[in-house]
Amino acid sequence: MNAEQLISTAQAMVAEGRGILAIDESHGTIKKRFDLINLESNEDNRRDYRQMLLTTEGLGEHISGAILFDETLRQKTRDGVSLVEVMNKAGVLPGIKVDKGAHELAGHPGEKVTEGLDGLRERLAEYAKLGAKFAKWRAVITIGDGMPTSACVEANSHALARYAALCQEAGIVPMVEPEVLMDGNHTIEECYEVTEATLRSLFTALYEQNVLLEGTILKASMVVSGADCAEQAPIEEVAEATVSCLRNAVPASIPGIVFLSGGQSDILATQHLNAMNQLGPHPWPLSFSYGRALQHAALMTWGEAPVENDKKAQAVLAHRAKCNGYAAMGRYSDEVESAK
Ligand code: 5MM
Repeated sequence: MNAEQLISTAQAMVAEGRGILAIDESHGTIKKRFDLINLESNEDNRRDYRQMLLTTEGLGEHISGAILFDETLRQKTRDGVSLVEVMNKAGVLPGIKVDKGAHELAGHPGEKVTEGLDGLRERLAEYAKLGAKFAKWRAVITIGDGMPTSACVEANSHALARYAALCQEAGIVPMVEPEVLMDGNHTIEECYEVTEATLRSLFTALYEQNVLLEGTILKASMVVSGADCAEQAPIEEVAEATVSCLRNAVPASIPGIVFLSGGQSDILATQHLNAMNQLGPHPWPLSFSYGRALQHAALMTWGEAPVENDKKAQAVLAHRAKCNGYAAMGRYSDEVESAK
C-alpha cells in the first residue's frame, strides 16, 4: 500500500468546487433509466449514453471523478478511444463499482447485505491495471418496523471495511457508501438516529480492519424525512441535522464526504448541499457523488434524440455539475441556477 498515493488521490476527489459523477448503474438499474426514454438497454446504447456524459467539454471543471460499471471501464468511444483515456485527458479520475449488489440478509426478512468480497483481491488488481483510481461499495440500510437490526448494520459495516482494506492494498481509494434509504414514513429524527448508529458501526469496523482513514472517502446519505413521512423537514433542518450527525460520527481524518442524492430532485439535492456548506467551516470538505440528481435532466434531453442530442444533453449535465460545484463551496444561488 502506498499511503501517499492513496491520500493524494482521495484529496483530489474532493478538491474545492468539484465532486463525483455516479454513472455506475448495474444492468438492471440502467434498464430502468432507459425505460424512461423508451430506449433499449444494450451494450452500444449504454456506451453511447456514457460516452456522451464523459466527453462533455470542460467536465473536469466541476467533476473530479466518475464511478463506472465494469462494462464501461472496458469500453471505447465510437472512434475507438478508451473511455478511461477520455477521462484521464479531461482530468476526471476513473472509479469503479466493485460490489455485487445488495441481497436478502438470511434470517432477517426485509433487510439486505451487500455481496462481492469473494475474488475481490483479484478483481481489484485487474481494475488497477485498467486505470481505476478509486472504487465504490454500496450498502443499503432500511428504516422500518424493527429495522435496521444491529445484525444488518454490523454485517454491512464488516463487508465495507473488508472491501476498503482490499482496495488500499491494491492502491485504490475506497469510497465507502452506507446508504440509509429514504423509503418509508419515518421522521427526520429516526433517520438521524439510524444514520449515526450506522456511521459509528462503520468507523469501528474500518478501525478494526486497519483501514487508513486519510485514504478513504465517505459517500453518505443525508439526514432527511422518509419519502412518505407526512412532515417533510425543510432545507435548513436537513442541513443542520446532517452536519450534526456527521460531526458526531465521522473522524476528522477522513479527507472528504460526498453525498448521494437517493431520489431527491436535482435542485433539492443541490440546495441541501449548499445549505450544509453555508454552515461551515467543517472538519472535511462536503461535496457530491450524485447519480440521478446529476444525470436525470441530461438523460431526458438525450432521450429525445439519442446521439443527435449529445451537445444539448452535455450542456444540461455541465450546468448541473456547475450548480453542484458551487454548492460544494456554499456559493450556489438562484442566479447560478438560472445562468445557462
Ligand atoms: C448510479 O447508481 C448507483 C448504482 O446502483 P445499482 O448498483 O443499484 O445499479 C448507486 O450506487 C449510486 O452510485 C448511488 O446510490 C448514488 O446515486 P443517487 O442516484 O442516489 O445519487
